[in-house]
Amino acid sequence: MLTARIIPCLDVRDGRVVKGIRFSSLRDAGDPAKLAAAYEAQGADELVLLDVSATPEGRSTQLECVRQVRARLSIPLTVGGGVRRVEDAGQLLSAGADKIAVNTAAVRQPGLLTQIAERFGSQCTVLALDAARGQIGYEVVVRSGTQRVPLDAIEWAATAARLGAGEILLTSWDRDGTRSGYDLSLLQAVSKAVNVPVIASGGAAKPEDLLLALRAGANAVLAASIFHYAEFSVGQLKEFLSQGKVEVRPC
Ligand code: 0VR
Repeated sequence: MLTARIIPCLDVRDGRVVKGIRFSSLRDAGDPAKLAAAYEAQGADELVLLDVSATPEGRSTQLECVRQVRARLSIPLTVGGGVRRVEDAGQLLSAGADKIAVNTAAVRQPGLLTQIAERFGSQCTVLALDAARGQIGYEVVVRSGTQRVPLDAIEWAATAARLGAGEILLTSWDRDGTRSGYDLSLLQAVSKAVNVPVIASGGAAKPEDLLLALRAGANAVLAASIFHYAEFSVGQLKEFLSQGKVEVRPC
C-alpha cells in the first residue's frame, strides 16, 4: 500500500491564488509562493499548481509563478493549466515542475499523453480528469468546467493510463469548492478501472472526508478550500489519518 499523500492545490489566475465553487465565482486567496511554503511547512507531501487564467496574459505569468513557487519548495510540484503541446510541458519542467497535468488538450489529442510520457516519462505525466455526473454515469468536463464532452469519464481514465498517464488527478466538478465531501462513487469506479495512482480532488471539508476517499481507492487526497480558509492544517489531517490506521509521512 503506497503511503497516502496530502496535496494542497493552488488554483492560480494572473499570478494570484483563487478559489471558487464549481470553477466559478473565483475570489482572491493569496500569494502562491507564500502559500506553497506554508503548506510545505505544515507537512504537505506534494503541491499542485493549476493555472486557471483565461487570458494569454495570465498564461504568460505562469512560468514565473512556477519559478517563484519552486524556489520556496522542496516537495514534488505538479503544474497544470493550458498545457497544449509537448513543448509547453518541457518549459514548465524547466521552470521547476516535477509533473505536468493535462486536461483539455489530452481530450482533444489523446496522443499528447504518450508524447509527454515518451519524452519525459510517465512518472511526470498526469491526466487531470474533471468529471461531472451525467444522465448515466460521469461525463468529462473540459475548458475549466465550461464544456462537457460526450466521453465516459471512467473509460477515459483507463484509456489515458494506457496512453502513458502515470497518475490521474480526478476532480469532481460537482463537489469542487462545496465542502460536501469527495464523490466516493466516482473515486471507486476510476480506482478500479486503472492501475496507476488516483488523486481525489473536489469537495474536501473535514478529516473524515479524506479517510473515506482513501478507503474508496484514492492513493492521495487533494484539497484547496479547507487549506486556503485555514479550516484544517495538513498536520491535523495527518494525525487524524494516522489514528484511522492510514500510513502517512510524518510531519
Ligand atoms: P476544493 O473542493 O476546494 O478542495 O477544490 C479542489 C479542486 O477541485 C480545485 O482545487 C481545482 O481543481 C478546481 N479547478 C479549474 C478549477 C478551479 C477554477 C477554475 C478552473 C479547473 O479547470 O480545474
